[in-house]
Amino acid sequence: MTTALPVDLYSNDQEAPTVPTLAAVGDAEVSWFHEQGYLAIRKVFDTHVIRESLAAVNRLIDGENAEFRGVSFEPGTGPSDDLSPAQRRLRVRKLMNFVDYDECLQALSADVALLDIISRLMHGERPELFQDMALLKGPGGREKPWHQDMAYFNVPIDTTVVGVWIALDEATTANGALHVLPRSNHHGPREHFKRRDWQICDSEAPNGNDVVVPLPPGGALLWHGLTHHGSPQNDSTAQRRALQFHYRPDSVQLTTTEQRMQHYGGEVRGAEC
Ligand SMILES: O=C(O)CCC(=O)C(=O)O
Repeated sequence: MTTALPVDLYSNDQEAPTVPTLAAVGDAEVSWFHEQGYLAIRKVFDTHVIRESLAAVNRLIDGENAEFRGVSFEPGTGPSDDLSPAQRRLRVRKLMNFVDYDECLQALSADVALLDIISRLMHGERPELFQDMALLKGPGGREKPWHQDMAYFNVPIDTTVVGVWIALDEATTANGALHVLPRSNHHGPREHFKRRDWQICDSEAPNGNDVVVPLPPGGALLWHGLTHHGSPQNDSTAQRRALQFHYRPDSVQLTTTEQRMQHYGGEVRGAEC
């Protein structure tokens, strides 16, 4: 599973400042989000909610709901019949579109206090959940290269899309916590290329100007859809599991993939990487 990178793209271990709780998010923190492109909160959900969420993720992985088909594995490590359930869980990379299959995870995505903060980040607009994922990195789990989430979504480029990443395990520098490039939400759309993933060219990586966002279980990172972010390979023996929800203002008029590619499609724009 280990992939050697040409250079260390996540070398900076300077930690992002955090806010203690959702209740501590006031106007200054909303302004911080818009200036810096992210907001890290140490406690959003209680331990028992996180424990229930992990159990729900495991039930979905174990196939307890036969209708749920959203499990994908680390590339090159598909499931095999001789794996125990615990070994199989360690190979899962992603769950997608699960909120309609589990009440506990659905409730998390619709948490009133969280939605209230997101609405404030969206200048009072009503947030609409439009993507839900669980992102699981077992030991050796691969990197997610630097990217902007807006490069994946068909919305106008001035839309305030908010990503919410909720730690289910402690996220550390060693096990693949997220890195963000502060203020990169002001850089506009960057060309993305199909390399190790749909990503910003490695030559544009932050070069030590990024910050890492370690979080305890139940902590969350919120970021703007234009903020550059990525996560290194999990070089530890611990799992790093997280939920990720994306919200857009419910008033938004969707665009097309062709329109999105005019901004983000490196190959479409004839750019080099
Ligand atoms: O969970 C991770 O490591 C990265 C997730 C991410 O940035 C994404 O899916 O957009």
